Amino acid sequence: MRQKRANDCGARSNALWGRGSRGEARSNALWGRGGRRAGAVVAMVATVAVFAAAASAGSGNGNGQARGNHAGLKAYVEDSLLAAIQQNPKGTFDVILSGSPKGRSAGLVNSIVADNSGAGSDESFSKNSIKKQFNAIDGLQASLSGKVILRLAKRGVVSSIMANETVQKSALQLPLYNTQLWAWSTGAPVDWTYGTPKAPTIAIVDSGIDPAHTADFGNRVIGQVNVGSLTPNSPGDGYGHGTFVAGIAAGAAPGMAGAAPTANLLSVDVMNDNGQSTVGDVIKACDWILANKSTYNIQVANFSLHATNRASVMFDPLDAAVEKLWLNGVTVVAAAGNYATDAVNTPSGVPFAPGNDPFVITVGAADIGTKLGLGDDTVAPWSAWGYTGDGFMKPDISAPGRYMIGPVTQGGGLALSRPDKVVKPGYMQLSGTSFSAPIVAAAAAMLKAQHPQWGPDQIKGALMLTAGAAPLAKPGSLGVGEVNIATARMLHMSSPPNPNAGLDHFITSATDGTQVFDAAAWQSAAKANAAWNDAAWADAAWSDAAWADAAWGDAAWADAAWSDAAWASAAWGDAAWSDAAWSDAAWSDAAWADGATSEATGDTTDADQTEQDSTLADLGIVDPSCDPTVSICQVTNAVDSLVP
Ligand SMILES: [Ca+2]
Ligand SMILES: [Ca+2]
Repeated sequence: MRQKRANDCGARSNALWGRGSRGEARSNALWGRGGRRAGAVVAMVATVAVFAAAASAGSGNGNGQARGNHAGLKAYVEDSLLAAIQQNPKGTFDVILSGSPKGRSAGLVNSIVADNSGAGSDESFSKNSIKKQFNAIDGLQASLSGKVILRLAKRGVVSSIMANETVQKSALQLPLYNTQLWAWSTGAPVDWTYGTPKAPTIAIVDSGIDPAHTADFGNRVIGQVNVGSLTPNSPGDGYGHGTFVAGIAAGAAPGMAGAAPTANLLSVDVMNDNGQSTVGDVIKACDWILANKSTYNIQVANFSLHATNRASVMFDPLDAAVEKLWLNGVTVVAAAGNYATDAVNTPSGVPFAPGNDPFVITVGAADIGTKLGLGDDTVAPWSAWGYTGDGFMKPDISAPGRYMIGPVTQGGGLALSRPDKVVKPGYMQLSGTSFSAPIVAAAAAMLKAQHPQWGPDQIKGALMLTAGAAPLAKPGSLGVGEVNIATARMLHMSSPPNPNAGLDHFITSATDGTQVFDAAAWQSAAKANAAWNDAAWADAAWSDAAWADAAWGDAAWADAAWSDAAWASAAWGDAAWSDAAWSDAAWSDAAWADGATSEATGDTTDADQTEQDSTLADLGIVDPSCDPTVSICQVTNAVDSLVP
């Protein structure tokens, strides 16, 4: 069965053969599934080409290093393309050439032209052969002879050469689907095939999860615990917020697929039926997760909530609690908060726990506009961003968070308070960083499924490395950029760079032997040396990041943050952290009950059929059985399978 599937997927590369009558016949023979797929072929377009190049590079990600997947070639050349060229070297092939992940298309053209090793021969590259230059990637589409392609591959002036195949026209029916643009914008469809790996458990620290939503969660809610101290707190989810968060992370209802629909969920209820909680309750939730993570395989914890008192990481008990989870292997994802008033232009700062904690993954909300792609994206106007009280830049990353539709408790507090947002019984349209965070939590869970050896630092690094920058957004407002689940899952790297490397010097052992962050030692070092964190961004792998131009490392530790002035502020005096600041009453109605509740009227945007088809093609999803990010769907055998 494995072999059959691999061959089915391998058949996608046969688009090449569609150009000649001989190839046509062969192609049809290989499809093997009858009319549905006859002639239906998929573009191995830019994104896939880049990932494939990275995959072949293994640990060698530096520019100019050999990435060839065949002896004698320095570029990655798709197996089926190579086979076709070998059979017909003088034939013309429509291909996509990719250069450096951080380069520009113009630079690639210059490099190719500058390398005139084929000048005067039939291996010579002509600028006239260029059909398109891309902006989003360092790449171009060209019509080249097989000989020219081989020379380019041998010279190594390009990193990959892929066939530009026809985009699949017929709609591919995945077992799970969701037409909302957010899902397509984040690459979530890679998680909707039968081949999707089983994700570990995500703890949802929230208002509960409504067990009546069996279509969404099946039997994947493997536990519900109530650690909330405020009443009334109904069993399940008397409010609805946690159900929505869980649905975005891992829903699987028809037409309402979440980002990781194979994940198990564990509800840790801290919020009462009015959406209120206390700091103590949330810390208790951390305790519970720490004690039970092995029993339930909890690898990720989502906190779509925040405290309402400004906090320094040096004194904040909730920060200490989430750090404890992080340092014990649980990837913590926190919503940035919705309290910005003009986020498009002005940072709000991110002063509240747990989103102000430097270790955790803090998630902002992107407004993804109306089109697929990041070109019309910006930050949601209420999405918090900027420095924490301790000078850390937050959020780390963003995800869509506006006008999303998901499951809530029918008749729960949320539905009753905003009946105008109910789109059908049990489902609402809501906005907030609360709903961006679970997309990232889902991405983290899927990465953990694929890379069990990765810890939270590596998962955070992989998500940040592969995030896409939105050109219209102010640098930093979306963190390094928007999460992309597919890109992250196609990152073939044994150990992603660690964005928390600078903090690791200050991890020490507690009296019970567990690891803790010595925030006082960190503060002392940070005040003494503004460059203390250079190590975190020194990894060469960051230079390949899509957002590297934004110089996140610099922004995150801008001099201003470390100026004496930042530390002289009375706000950070010890007095500010008196017991009074921890009054439970101050914690109420978590993340969603602020800016996003007064959200401007707006409609959920769907990805249209063309956008869906092109995304599936870009992602290499050609079969409901095949997840292109795992080995079962990779073309390992295409050359052999093409030989008559
Ligand atoms: Ca509850
Ligand atoms: Ca967009």
